[in-house]
Amino acid sequence: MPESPTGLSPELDRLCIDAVRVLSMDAVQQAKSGHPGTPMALAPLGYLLWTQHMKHNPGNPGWLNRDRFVLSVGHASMLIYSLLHLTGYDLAKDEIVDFRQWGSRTPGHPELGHTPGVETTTGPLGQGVANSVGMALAERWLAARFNRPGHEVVDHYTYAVCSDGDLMEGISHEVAEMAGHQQLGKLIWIFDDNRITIEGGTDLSTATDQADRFRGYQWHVLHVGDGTDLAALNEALDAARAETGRPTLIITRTRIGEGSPNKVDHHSAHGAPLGEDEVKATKANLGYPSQEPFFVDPDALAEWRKAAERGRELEEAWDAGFEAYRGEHHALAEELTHMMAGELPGGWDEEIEDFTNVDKTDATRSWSGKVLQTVASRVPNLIGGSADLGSSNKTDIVGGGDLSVDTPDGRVIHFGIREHGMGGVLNGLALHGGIRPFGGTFLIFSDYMRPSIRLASLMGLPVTYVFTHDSIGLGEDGPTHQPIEQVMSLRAISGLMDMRPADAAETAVAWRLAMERTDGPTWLSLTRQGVVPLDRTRFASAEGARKGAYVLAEASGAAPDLILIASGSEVGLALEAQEALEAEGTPARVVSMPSWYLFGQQDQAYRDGVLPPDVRARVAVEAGSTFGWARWIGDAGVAVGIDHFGASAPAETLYERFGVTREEVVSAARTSLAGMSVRAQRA
Ligand SMILES: Cc1ncc(C[n+]2csc(CCOP(=O)(O)OP(=O)(O)O)c2C)c(N)n1
Ligand SMILES: [Mg+2]
Repeated sequence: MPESPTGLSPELDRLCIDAVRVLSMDAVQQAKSGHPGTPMALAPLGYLLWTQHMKHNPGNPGWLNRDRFVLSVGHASMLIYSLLHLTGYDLAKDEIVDFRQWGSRTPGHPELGHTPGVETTTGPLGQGVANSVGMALAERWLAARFNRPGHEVVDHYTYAVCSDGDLMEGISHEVAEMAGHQQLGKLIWIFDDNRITIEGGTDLSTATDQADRFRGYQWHVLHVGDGTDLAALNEALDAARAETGRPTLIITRTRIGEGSPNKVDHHSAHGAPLGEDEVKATKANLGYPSQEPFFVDPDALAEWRKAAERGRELEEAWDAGFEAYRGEHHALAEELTHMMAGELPGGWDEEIEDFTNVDKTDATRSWSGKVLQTVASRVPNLIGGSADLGSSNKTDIVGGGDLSVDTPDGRVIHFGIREHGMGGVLNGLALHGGIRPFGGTFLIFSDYMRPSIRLASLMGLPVTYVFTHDSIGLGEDGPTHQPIEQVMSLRAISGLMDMRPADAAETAVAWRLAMERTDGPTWLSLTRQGVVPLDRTRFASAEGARKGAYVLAEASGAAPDLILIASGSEVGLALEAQEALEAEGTPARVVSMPSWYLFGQQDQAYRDGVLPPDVRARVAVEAGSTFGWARWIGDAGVAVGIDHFGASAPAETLYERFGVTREEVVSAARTSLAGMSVRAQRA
């Protein structure tokens, strides 16, 4: 019998592996909810990978040069919780017992920030594998920028474990294609080929040969015929790491619910407790030494915990190397440290123009492109691109070079026509650390990447989205390309900062705010059409945008009867309407509201200052869905917007035909004022 790759006896290996199975099925049983079958099947892989192959330090989950591990198959969360606990991360047995309970560190699906050692939030299938591509890209970019001969300070692998569902989701196609094209040789996906999904066998819904598929993407594909065969798994992991020119897919054939006499290979093992009797029968079937819930054999635990010792040594060796690097390349070492800490370089914003004196009518996307160049010149780790719309989105960093196989330190990422993949990869770049990522597309296609935007918000990642062509103002491309509900629906995502700047000056502030943000994503809503610069000698400073909304133009006598609230390209319209209203004797205030998110964060006093509660006659104007404006205009307000699809015609015609005009705003103002006087008479 050949020796086990762990060097341990088959009995001890068995006890170690079964510890994962037992913790997983017991935790799910205790919680009366969860997914036992897949952790049970992947226990041998997890054991081998986390104790023998992966470079990680349970004592310091934040070690810069650790291998990244992504459990894309997030429902198998008990796999990662077992591995974290057993290898000695700060995750006590009690947390396993408290699986899925309020306040525990073991939520139903892995969540970034809740559990030490969890690298990303997973659960929506396909997102994790997308993150892993971003992480591998970040590793390669940082390695290219910082490594020097004899100093491989950034040098790690990225592993992702994925399931049938991950590979069925369209996003997996987008990112696997990107990874193949980018030749990400240090990316390794392990596909849990159990041929089971929730409804039954995969033959219900797929006939794809995944090996052929991934070979088509130019991946290196390996097979492990039996996912419990440690020697075969070991060989595959070695071969995967040895291949540095292509990403590797290891297809490992497993049996869901492995060890369970009655549920193995059955979809019932996927998402429900095995049941008390079956748990007992499984422990008996495994020959496990105890029926006691959550029992881990002390000898097995001791073996697992050697991972902590090994990890400490690995990091210490790296630390020594990094000190030598610091000695020889002080500035680089400092820069890498700052970048990994998410800090911006000193003076990063010194050259950003405030654009207060511009007199040119131009699109906010163009102003955004200009600010981007200035920021990029001072922030070397600002990297990103577009889903094939770079010239429209103005997202190309001039002189930044393409991020490609031949120029891995390039700064312009050609994401291809893969919005969803882009969203997931941006998250991965941010999760890895060291990179300030941004990505662009037309606002309408933000819908294609919404699940990843939502996760960026949930995880609090500082990603910037550059969404241009943000209304019917894009004109002739017609209703398929004209966003209507997108602005409001993005505002509905918790923690996502919206920025719909009105002119050049607000665009500069918007970019500053996006860059300054460290705890969540920002999207910029930018026009295709020109907007007239607001005369900042007459109107308030664009610095007001920092508070989300501000009084741009005060009513005569500083005593408004009415407030006009607008964002982006419609602020100009509000100013025109104000003039007309003032001319007929109605004192009207104009509030520019580029960010609902930021305005919502201000204290009541500030908000009341901008929108005095006693001024209830209000009009909102925005070229999009009116849904939601009631929040700021109240029940006496009137919203001017568009609650139907757009049409193909020049922009001016569309504004005219759809009634987003000065006349409509004035008429809405009269309606709101009339409603107020009716109320006053009744009172
Ligand atoms: C985007 C998305 N759609 C649906 C689900 C619900 N869901 C969870 S697991 C799963 C499929 C399970 O099959 P597989 O991915 O092969 O995992 P296994 O049961 O083999 O572990 C589904 C549909 C999800 N988590 N994410
Ligand atoms: Mg499956």
